[in-house]
Amino acid sequence: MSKRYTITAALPYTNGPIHIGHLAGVYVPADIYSRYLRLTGNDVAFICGSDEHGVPITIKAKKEGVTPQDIVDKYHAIIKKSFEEFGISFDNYSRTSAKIHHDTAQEFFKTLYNKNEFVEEVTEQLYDAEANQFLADRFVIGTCPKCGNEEAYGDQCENCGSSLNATDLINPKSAITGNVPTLKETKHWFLPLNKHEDFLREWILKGHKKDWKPNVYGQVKSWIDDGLRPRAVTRDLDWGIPVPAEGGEGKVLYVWFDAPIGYISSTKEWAAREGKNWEDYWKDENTKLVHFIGKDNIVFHCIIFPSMLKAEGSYILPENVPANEFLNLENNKLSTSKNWAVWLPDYLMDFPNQQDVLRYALTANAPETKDNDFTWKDFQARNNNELVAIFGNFINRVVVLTNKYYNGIVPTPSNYKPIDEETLATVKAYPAVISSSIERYRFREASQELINLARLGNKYLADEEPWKTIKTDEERTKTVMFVALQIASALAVLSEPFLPFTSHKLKAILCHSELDSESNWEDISTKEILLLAEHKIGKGELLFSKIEDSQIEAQLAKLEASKKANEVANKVVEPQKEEITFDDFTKLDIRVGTILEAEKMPKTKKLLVLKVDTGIDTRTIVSGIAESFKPEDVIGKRVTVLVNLAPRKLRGVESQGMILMTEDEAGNLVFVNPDKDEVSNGLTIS
Ligand code: B3M
Ligand code: ZN
Repeated sequence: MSKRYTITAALPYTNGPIHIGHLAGVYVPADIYSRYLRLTGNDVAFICGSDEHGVPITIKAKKEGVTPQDIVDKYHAIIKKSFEEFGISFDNYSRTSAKIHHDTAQEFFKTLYNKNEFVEEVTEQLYDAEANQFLADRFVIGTCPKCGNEEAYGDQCENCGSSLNATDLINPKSAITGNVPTLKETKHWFLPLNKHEDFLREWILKGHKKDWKPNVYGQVKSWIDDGLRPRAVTRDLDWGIPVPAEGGEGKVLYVWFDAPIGYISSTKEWAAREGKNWEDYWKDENTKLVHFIGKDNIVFHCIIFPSMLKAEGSYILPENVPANEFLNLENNKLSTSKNWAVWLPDYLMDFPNQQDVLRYALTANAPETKDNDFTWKDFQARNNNELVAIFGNFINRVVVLTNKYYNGIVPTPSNYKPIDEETLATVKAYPAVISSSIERYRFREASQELINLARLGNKYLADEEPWKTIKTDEERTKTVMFVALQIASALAVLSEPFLPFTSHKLKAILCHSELDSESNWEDISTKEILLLAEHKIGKGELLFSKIEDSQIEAQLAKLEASKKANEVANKVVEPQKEEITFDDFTKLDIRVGTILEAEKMPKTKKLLVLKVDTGIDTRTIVSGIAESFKPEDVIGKRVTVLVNLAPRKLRGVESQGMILMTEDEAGNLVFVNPDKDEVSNGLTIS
């Protein structure tokens, strides 16, 4: 039965382009879900827009010496364009600087204000006197009181996911000046989450939310069990939506108060344009509201926003919040500031017309139940071994043979064998199989079922060998090709949510639009035949092409370059140690020497046992350099040795001195030695 859905995808912050982590976590699954629901005849509003307020944008603007408006204008344009090119099928992509959003958010605030849903309180907040500014959210960094992460922000710890108040941080520091903040009084409006605790407990924990993903349900449960506290929804900042209340001058709405209301204002914008009633999508109990987000946004979508909607009183609540875990890149956390990412605009440039490859790689390896790793090798393998070798190969064979044998006309079958009937029956079962996975938000599983359908086609052709029977049995060949064409046609329809560009191409090759009635999702199961005999298909066109090693190497080299740039930028020079006297210095006896022998200390990872000619004697020195050097690499090396260090036993071997080492930019150990070979062993360093 057709239903109405409001599907939202987290509004991206407009302080940088979209990267693969955003795509895998939010936009690709939301798009698959929305496309699927449309294909199965539902009424869908797929809503998103740019999140243009919040401290990260102000910080970025300050850094670049431009206004926050410049930043959001720049990135809103980049993000919107790249989503379009990537085929994310939003019904509306708005922005929170739009007038309709400012009005909607202020209206929402006023309603809660008039209903006495806020607590107004003067409290002491962190203040940076030098910057002349209150410090909230990302303007303050300190130690998380829950997990000890030293880089937690004033509103959230990204390590443990806790939502925080700036004053909760231990050892807070201003992100603007680095100063230790002072406390200063200021008035704010708080949403008393504690007041909504019973409702949340009832709705989420006792309601039917057990079918929420375990990661989402678990996080929400632990927050509620910990006890909820009032949360400020206003800030002393100058970038944001002005607070529409007496005493609100110079204050703005907290970004996490206004951003989710962005879903509502974006729906309004769309409805006005399309002649629809936005309230049907937000206030009708029969509408299903689904929020696609990353795991760091769970508290905002499962606790704070629902409390706001409940307090307002006229809105529906989310049916589900299928949050994903994080995607890593080549074994490291994705990071905008470290440029450790694959940026969507770069991908679109480096891999033109290959949107579906990235969509597929991200779906097949989606971080649905745990953090996952994206590697370029896996991306290449998914393309070459699955899309090219299975899906593309099957379609290519069907289309080429149909053109070769029958001039592109679908042949008439006769005398089905059991294998033909079984194969057709299996094809008919696929829509239900894929639907069931999608409806349970298991997009990885769903994408693998799609590939299984192409596998079925390949196996059928390999077993029935029409290229052989064409010489011996024309009627049999026609039947086989007819069955294979039905599989191809099913693939054209069922691939649409996952591989929309491919689906479009394949439908064009099979001339779907010239059929009397174009098949939809359910038709695959219910129609007797998808491509009727005598229907003419078009010429072949490759759906996918092989990705070469050189392309992958180029991407890896890009990442390597970011890594290097970071290492140089982040090299911390240790502060100078306490002063010493000249006498202290002359106590150190440092000599030039040569390593004569070297072997690994048994059963250790780090230690090498060295025999060193110090010019005074040949002695044993145990050195912790085995992770950087093999024994054979260090024999003959010139070194400097602290020879009068008190001997020490390491694993039973007495070490009689210390080899001086330093590090290069990449953190590799390097010997400190004279820059001339002619310096003899035993000479002192002074
Ligand atoms: N902009 C946070 C984020 O990108 C935020 C989402 C808002 S959804 C209402 O992680
Ligand atoms: Zn923490």
